[in-house]
Amino acid sequence: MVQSMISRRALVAGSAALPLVAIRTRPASAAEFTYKFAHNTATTHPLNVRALEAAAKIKEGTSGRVEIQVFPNSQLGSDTDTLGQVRSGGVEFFTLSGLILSTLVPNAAINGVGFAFKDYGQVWPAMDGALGAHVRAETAKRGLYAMSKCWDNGYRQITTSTKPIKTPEDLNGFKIRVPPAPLWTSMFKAFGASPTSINFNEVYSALQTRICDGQENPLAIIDSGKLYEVQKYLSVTNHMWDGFWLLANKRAWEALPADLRGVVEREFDAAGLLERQDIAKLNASLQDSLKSKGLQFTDVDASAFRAALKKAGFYSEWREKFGPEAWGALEGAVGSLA
Ligand code: X2X
Repeated sequence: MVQSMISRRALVAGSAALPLVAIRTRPASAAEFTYKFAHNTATTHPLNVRALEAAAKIKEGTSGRVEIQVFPNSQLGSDTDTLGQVRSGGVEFFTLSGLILSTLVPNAAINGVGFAFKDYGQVWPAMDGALGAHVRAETAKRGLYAMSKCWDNGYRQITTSTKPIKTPEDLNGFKIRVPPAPLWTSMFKAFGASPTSINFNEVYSALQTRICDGQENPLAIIDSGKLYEVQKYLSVTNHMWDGFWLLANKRAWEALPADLRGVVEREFDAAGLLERQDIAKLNASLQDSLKSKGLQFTDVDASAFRAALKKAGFYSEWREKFGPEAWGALEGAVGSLA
């Protein structure tokens, strides 16, 4: 009797378990919207730290309805790859340099014009003002939504494994990695260098195996990406300021009810502002820290590098490409570049 009861229970439980397994298609979190956020920086970079904080606040602020999973280190693919995925909807959020975004939205490269921004006092009013508005509007035309606050990547510096770069002439024929974007290639060709386009997720190994003798990036990337392990010299050129647009797949963005969209953009923008402060602090502290990790620093006369670009026709070429609206917005923020 007892035996048959047990077996009947087991039978009932067993048969009930089957359909339960079959209908359990939603993830355990049971958020209404589970979105992926991909980026190329290391886990220790402020972009990743602030993105994770924003994701937690978004979950809280939407009572668990929106869950954002952050994938650092180009885990979901290279930048070029991920740009394709955020367009198709395979990834919902993605931070990308305006210059790489320019492979889809040509004028998004405008912030990368060499030596355009004297300092951050010129960068943020431009990116939060007319220049950024122009880029965001162009981006929207291509089916991507850009959050209103651009995150900081930083002022870029040249590192090498072979020799210190002191003058523009030192770049003659120099094998340098640049990110995959026409403005970068054009700029380093104007310096007389020999640039190769490589996505960031392959930069460490390209330097380690000497496919390239150098690269250029902000201090926070050089540090968090451990590029100091495979580079010996750093030249403080400040040749370009670069930022990350936080892009959303348009369909996924518009699928969020307006109140949730409001929470998401508010938290992302707040996190972006904090990330800007983090980078500013790192710029001050990382010089000593990178020196202690073995990088030898060289200060350069930036005006000589700028003159080399001008002589090569870099500014007139790009003024033409960007057109009067974008170029006018840039010069409105930084003064005449002619
Ligand atoms: O690819 C790079 O060098 C990086 C990390 O700076 C960008 O995202 C453009």
